[in-house]
Order: sequence, then C-alpha cells, then structure tokens
Amino acid sequence: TSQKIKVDFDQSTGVAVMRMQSPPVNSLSLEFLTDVCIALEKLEMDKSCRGLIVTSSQPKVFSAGLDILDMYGKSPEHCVEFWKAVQEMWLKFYGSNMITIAAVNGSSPAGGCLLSMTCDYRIMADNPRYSIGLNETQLGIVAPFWFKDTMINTVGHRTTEMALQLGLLYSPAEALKIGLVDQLVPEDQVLTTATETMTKWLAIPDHARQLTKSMMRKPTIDKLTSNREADVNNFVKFITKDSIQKSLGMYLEMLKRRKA
Ligand code: CO8
Repeated sequence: TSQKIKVDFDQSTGVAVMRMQSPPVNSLSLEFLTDVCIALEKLEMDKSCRGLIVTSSQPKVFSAGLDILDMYGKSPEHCVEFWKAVQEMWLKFYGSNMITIAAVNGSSPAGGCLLSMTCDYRIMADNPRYSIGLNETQLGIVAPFWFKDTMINTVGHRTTEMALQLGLLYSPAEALKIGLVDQLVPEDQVLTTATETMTKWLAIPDHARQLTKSMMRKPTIDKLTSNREADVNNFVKFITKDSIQKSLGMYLEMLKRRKA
C-alpha cells in the first residue's frame, strides 16, 4: 500500500486496521481514493480478513472529506475520473463483506462523514472541538442522492432532511443523540474500544451477518450501480458551472482566512 494509507493486518484475530495518513487533513483526493480502494480490495480478497477498523493518523481530523482542489479549476475529464473514484470508494465500503468499524478520532465533515457512515459501527472521540456531518450546502454544493440515502439509512428521513438542507455539522454529543455515531469514548480510547467492539461482531457467523448486511444495503447500492454514468454526468455538469466554481473558490478562501 501507499504511504498515505497504512494497513496492519493481524492474522491471529482476522482484523485489519487502516490508518489514513495523508497530511494535513486526510482529504480524499483522486490519488488517495485510488490507494484506499486498492488497499480495501486486497483485504476483501483475503478470506482470513474478517474485520476492518478505519481510523486516522492525523491529529484532530478523521477526514476533511473530498479534496476540494480536485473539484476546483479542474477539467471535465479530471472531474469524471475523480467522481468515478468517489463512487468506487463508497461502493466498496458500503458493500464490504467485512465487519467495518469507524474509529472517528477527529472531525469528519462531508465525504469524511460519508466514509464513516459506510461502516457498520461508529465510535467517536468525545471532544467538543470535533464535528461530523454532511455540510455540503454550506459550500454551495448538493450532496448526491447516494450520500443522502446513506444518511437516511443511518439516522432516518426527518433528521436527514434537516441536516442536509442546513449542512449541519454536529458535535459528538449531538451526533450520538441523533444516531449519527453509535458511541462516544475519551479520545485515547477510540481505537481500543473499536477493537473490543470488533470482538463482539466477530462472534456472529460471517455468512449470516454478511447476508443480513447485504439484505439491508443492496437496494441502496443497486440504485447507484445502475446509475453510475448518469451520476458522473450530473456531477461534472454541476461542478463545472461558473456559479458553483465561484462558491467553491469562496469557501476555500474562507478556510484560509479562518486559519490566519
Ligand atoms: N479539500 C482540500 N483542502 C482542504 C480540505 C478539503 N476538503 N479541508 C481542509 N483543507 C486544507 C485547508 O485549506 C488548509 O490548507 P492550507 O494549509 O493551504 O491553508 C489545510 O487543509 C489545513 O486545514 P485547516 O487549517 O482548516 O485545518 P484544521 O485542523 O483547523 O481543521 C477541518 C480541519 C475541520 C477538517 C477543516 O479543514 C475543514 O472544515 N475543512 C473543510 C471540510 C469540508 O467542508 N469538506 C467538504 C468537502 S466536499 C465533500 O466532501 C462532498 C462533496 C460532494 C460533491 C457534490 C457535488 C455535486
């Protein structure tokens, strides 16, 4: 695997830990997404690997979501490739046969929140400085239908309707309350708790759990699988609009100003 992702697989437990280490904020760039997909595919093919914990090596951030620079000032051809990679990541994680647990040890906006929602269980660091949610509208962009479906499947329709329109980012306590995460623990216990939780899930026979997971998720997955090309076209048409590019530019400026 690449240096931006570190995978440690423990043969004795059948559990792999995937650490995202793409400084500064684990933004999901085309290159990073491609590496994540390759790493995931390898694990998926290894029948001795039954569980996967996804976490971040970066301080304070799980993932800043999609890399905005892959959507800003880029050619339509680049946007096509980028969006295909985003789709691929979601399809692979959401459809994984493995038990997947997100150890959310930092902020997790937009695509970062999506990545954590593809997992079977989410444990978040109980630090009020961190936030999680689909904040797309705050950037002047619209979460695609499969982001929306994943959130509905996680927290329900009404909560999603409000969260998406307002682009809400939730504190850990709020995220727990609406069920966006399943458990909060002190920051230094996120990974150990994920490992303990994994042990419980590993006690269930794989075939029964996998068929159940597939039964729950297949309709949502099929919706994208049968509409991938149209979804790519929609994305490229939308993201290359002057007005949308302008919004993204302003948002990037805001990120820089906030820092100064
Ligand atoms: N993409 C690219 N660069 C980013 C991103 C990002 N998503 N996030 C942060 N950066 C950059 C910052 O601009 C900054 O750059 P520089 O050092 O050059 O000034 C650097 O990373 C570090 O960022 P911060 O100083 O802000 O780091 P903090 O530790 O203070 O904060 C946060 C970390 C909380 C993650 C913060 O950076 C943040 O809020 N980032 C923005 C997150 C965001 O809004 N992401 C949305 C991405 S869009 C998406 O994922 C789904 C899009 C769906 C598309 C639908 C279209 C149809």
